[in-house]
Amino acid sequence: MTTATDMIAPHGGVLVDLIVDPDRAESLKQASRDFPSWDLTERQICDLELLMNGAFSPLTGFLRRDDYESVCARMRLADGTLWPMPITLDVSDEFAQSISEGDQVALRDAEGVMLAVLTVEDKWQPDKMAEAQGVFGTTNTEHPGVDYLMNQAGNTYLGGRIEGLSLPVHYDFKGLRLTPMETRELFQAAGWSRVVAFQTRNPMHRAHQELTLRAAEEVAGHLLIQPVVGMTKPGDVDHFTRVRCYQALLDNYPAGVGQLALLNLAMRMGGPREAVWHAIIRKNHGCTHFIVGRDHAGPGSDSQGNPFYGPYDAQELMRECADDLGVEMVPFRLMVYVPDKHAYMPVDEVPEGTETKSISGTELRERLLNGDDLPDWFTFPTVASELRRSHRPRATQGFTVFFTGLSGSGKSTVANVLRVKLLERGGRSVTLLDGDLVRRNLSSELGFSKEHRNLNIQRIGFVASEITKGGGVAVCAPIAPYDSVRQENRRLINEVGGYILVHIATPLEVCEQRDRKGLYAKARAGIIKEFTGISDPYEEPEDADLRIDTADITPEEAADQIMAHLVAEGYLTEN
Ligand code: PPS
Repeated sequence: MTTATDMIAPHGGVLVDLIVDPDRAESLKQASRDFPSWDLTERQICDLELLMNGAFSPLTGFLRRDDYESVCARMRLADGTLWPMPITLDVSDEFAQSISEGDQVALRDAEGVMLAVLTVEDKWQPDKMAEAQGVFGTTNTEHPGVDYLMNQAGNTYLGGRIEGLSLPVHYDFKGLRLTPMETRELFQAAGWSRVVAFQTRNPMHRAHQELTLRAAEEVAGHLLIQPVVGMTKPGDVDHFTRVRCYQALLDNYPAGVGQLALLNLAMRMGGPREAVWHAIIRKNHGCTHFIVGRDHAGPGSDSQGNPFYGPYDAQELMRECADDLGVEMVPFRLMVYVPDKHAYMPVDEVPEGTETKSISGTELRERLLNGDDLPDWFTFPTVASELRRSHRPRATQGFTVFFTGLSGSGKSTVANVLRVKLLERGGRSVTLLDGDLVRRNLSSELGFSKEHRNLNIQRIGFVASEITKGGGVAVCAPIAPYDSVRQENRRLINEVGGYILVHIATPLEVCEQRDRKGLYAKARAGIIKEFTGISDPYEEPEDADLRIDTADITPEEAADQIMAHLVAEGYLTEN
């Protein structure tokens, strides 16, 4: 049904339910044989789920053009209803060409299951710069929301109503994935008339517990702790770990004060506008109040160190929207620990000159990497131990040593010595992905064009990241002449462990003089085409962690330099 159903619930107003009745579902399934299919992206699946279950009420589908333009420009739907975030279905140009207004499109998940049918009412090419500026206040692609918009989202948007067949199935933490209908029912059954919601994408510690308890006390109500488990900021702690942390933390709350529920939201890190969006979503879940702290849903700073949003911009916008929101803000300042009082306090309530303590996200990550203590004043021991379970200290983490350099520079020889030295120490499996070896086994069909070389390096990066994730060591030794794909690998592998780029910077003349395989002679004679350094480019890395010229040192000396670096960085312990 695409009509709005007015729930009998204490709060939240009209709740949209886009799941159709079984008869309509059956007839759509039959008809869908003739529908074009769109395979939803990860973000679109999150959006569709929250559209279908009413978390995005009053929306009844992906925005049409008039609503989209109005939302971007003035934070309202075309009819004037407050709505801060464009919920759009972006598609590729190729797919868009096959679609006309009035068509029905089967929206499918990664396994091909049809989750919903979209009736296309509008198709247009958005002005992405205007969208970025209007929604995020910047067109800088260092902002993750802008980066997604500019570099990942398709160039055509389809708008129209949704008929839902089934919500995406989740196999993890099933009992905690409550729809807006379910939270409303839960509040009603428990007799909770005032509920304050807390949004987070990070693990929660004592400061958060204090903040949420204060908020519940302030509103004389109960708590809905509703972390986001859809898409958050790249690099965040994975949601499996976080949910185990939340569960551990909840054991330390007074009984009956609150409820944990997970929200499959795809965040945009849109700061102030995102705060308003979060508040509306919580209203739809039946909450009466919403906590907005410091830098709510902020993406941090750009590369020049300038924050994208001011620390309390979100609170300001929430105040401006107060009349339209239907949910009340509970604003909070930063909570800090006051050792003298053995308690947490909002920073603006701490008397001047009093000693305070806090641990930043960066410091927490460092402590986890180094295996350092997480003090009791900062977090509960059960939460700390959950974090430790999934954050191995560097000394036991997997890592990749990625060599790059010209043919004949000594990559393979040094990589082999390094492999043996690592095995001599023991403790981790070591896999050598040498250039020739990979070309024989993984990339035998590839040649040496830029496209093929990059594909080869991507494959090596993928295998290395899997090895690294499993706690092993991958030693890779291809030429890898192009910078962008090397950087891609760094990003991929850094998410799961260590990445060390070693530039074997032996000069071309030396490599050519060595010419162990006789390839340089052939390249000079034009018998081998596209030969790196002779008739093909080599982009010197500017981000190498180590630069080693093997012209005047032995392979063992080169490997020892790398071993010393691994010790200095904490991947290996000193002997
Ligand atoms: S790349 O660019 O990273 O995909 O190259 P890689 O997989 O490391 O393969 C390089 C090895 O292939 C041999 N070979 C060539 N190298 C460079 N350019 C051309 N045109 C070429 N044709 C064959 C060469 O033996 C390389 O091995 P190394 O160990 O680097 O000498």
